[in-house]
Amino acid sequence: MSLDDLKPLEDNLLAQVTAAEDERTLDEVRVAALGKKGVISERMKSLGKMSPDERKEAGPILNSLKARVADAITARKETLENEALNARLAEETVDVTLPPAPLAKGRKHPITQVFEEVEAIFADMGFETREGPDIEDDFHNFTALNFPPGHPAREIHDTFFFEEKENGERMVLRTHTSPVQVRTMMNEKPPIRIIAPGRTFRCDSDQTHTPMFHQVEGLVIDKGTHMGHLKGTLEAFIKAFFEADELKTRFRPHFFPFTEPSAEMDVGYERVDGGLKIGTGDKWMEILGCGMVHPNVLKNCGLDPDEYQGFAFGMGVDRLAMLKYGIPDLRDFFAADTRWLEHYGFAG
Ligand code: 2NM
Repeated sequence: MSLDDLKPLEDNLLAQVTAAEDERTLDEVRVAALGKKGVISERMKSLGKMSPDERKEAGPILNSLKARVADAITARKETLENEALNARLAEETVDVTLPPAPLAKGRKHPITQVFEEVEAIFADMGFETREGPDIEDDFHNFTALNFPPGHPAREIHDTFFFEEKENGERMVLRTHTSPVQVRTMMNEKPPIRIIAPGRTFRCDSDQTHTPMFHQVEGLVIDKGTHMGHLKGTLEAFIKAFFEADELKTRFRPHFFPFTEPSAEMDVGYERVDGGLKIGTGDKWMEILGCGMVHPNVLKNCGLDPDEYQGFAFGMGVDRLAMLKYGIPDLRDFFAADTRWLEHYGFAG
């Protein structure tokens, strides 16, 4: 056997190696040549049947053939792997100059916005903000506020009660933010000028009521405070809040256990191009409740009614937000729909 005898086989195998366009085809070529039953392996087996002299000549020839084919396969494999890697790198190139995907910006809920507006307006008039717990005891939510025993607001249908404690006391979800005023009167010295914004709870649910709602209440305590201060303060607030140049107001006598006298304040309004214009017009809209703090409340909170007087007020923030921003349905406030917030919410 000579090298020339094997030349056609070698050329054929090397051509197959070169022609292999992917690693799987190349491996098939490898198996066909060098695998257990491959052409080269078969030739190797024939060495056993040769005479020693023949074998001495044919052995190195076959070994060198095997080595050249194996080297060619290894080289081709490397080439194919490099090509595959380069193709992947080209395909997966990251364009670092592309602009980033925009970050979704959060929006303020209209109720948060109104809380902040109300706080800012009262801050300009010298009021500080006070907060208190959502879960209150009977004294701070009712007793101190001159709610007589058996008052309907204490009944099960209005108030969310917790289970009775061992000492018989029942905690409540506060039905108004007035307990914050009680705590302030008991802990601070007049003059007091505060507002108390926060969540409030009543067992009530229909088109115009949700069991959780939002209030801002306010309290002023000083020597010689009178109804004129109440009226001036609240008119200044409403004018600022609704951005009204003119403001028509009306005080209607009302009843609250914690104030005497008590009133509801209405503002004039009219419809202009399908919207509401607050301040002028011949219709009346109820905006808030108010009154002079009842002497019993002052006494319950450790103040002498002969020395100090005060006024207080309270309003529903949900309703204020609906009026100011033209939001038609109260229930949308709590539906947690981000598309709604995208429309009615406030930037930053
Ligand atoms: C209202 C209406 C009228 C009020 C009274 C008090 C306190 F603690 F001073 F007695 N706080 N808030 C009050 C008065 C609240 O909401 C409609």
